[in-house]
Amino acid sequence: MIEKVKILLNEVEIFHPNSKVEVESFRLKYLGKKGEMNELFKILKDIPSQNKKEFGQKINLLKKNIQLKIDLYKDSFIALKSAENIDTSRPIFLDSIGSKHPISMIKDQIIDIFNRIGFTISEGPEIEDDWHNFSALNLPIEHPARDMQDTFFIQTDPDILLRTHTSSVQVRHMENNTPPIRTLSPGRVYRNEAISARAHCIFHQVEGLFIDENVSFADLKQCLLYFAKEMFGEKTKIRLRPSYFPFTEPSAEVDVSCNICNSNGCNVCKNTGYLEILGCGMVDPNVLENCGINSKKYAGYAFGMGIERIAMLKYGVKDLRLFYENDQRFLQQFNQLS
Ligand code: 2U9
Repeated sequence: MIEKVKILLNEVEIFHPNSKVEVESFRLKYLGKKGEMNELFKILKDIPSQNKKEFGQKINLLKKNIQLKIDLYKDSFIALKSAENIDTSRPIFLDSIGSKHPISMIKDQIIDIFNRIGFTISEGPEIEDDWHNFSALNLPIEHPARDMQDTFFIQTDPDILLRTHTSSVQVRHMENNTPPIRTLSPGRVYRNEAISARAHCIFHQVEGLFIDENVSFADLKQCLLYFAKEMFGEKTKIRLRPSYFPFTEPSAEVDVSCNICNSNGCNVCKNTGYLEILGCGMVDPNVLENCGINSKKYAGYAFGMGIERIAMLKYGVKDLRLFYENDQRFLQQFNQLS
């Protein structure tokens, strides 16, 4: 009998399966109900007592080796089985996992800067109605911005359109909230413009709105100076030029000092020493009233900027269209930045 166990030990040792099925037949052959081990344990009962110990040790060793073989191979075939389901057409290099688009990077930076002084995000629909995009914002019916030339209308309904600015989100926010309001609206906007290096029919904006008692133009200036320094560097100066927007009065356009030439004049700032970055103003009392806010009690400031414009200035991009082409050679240059 000892000889038989030795043969089985040798059989187990040289067993090298090629599949999960072979492992399973091996298991059944040795450990199954009618398998070799059960037969040996039956025989053990009838072995004379002087040989029992040696025989018992041998069959225990055999059982241990069988179990080790099974444990060794059962997992390797599970791995192989799942390998059969792997898509071998997938690229093998894991370093091309993509990265943030430069427009998203700038948007996130702007949000972060304003978050730090208490602005929270509000979002709204890209398909808007006339009230939220135009009428509530004091845009008179004859205003050129309402023109078919500038606005994408949905089918032939003059009431439904693609928003031309994210101010519409802030109108909705004012309708649904009471002051104090401190909100920032980033998002995609649409204008019916010919595509060029400086203009696109789709672009991105961030608009800010602050409404409370006793808000003044000085608060607006200080807020924008803080933003300019955070975005373009501590030495940055701002300059406000009077302007006109239907929704703000007074209104201004804001320039930052050109940090390429230290305001000495270069071709980027067209020798002016300054670069235009945004528009702003005190919210027109008509707009406050249109949105259910008492303009005798509350005042507010608002500002708006194009994200593409900020990204072009910050990264020295000369052609706006590069942001939409998804050319890897262009996008990869932003991987190291954040
Ligand atoms: C409400 C009231 C007023 C937002 C403002 C501007 C000035 C502005 C432009 C910058 C470049 C748009 O992307 S751009 O073409 N924006 O100049 N935006 S004040 O004023 C508001 C917003 C919401 C309720």
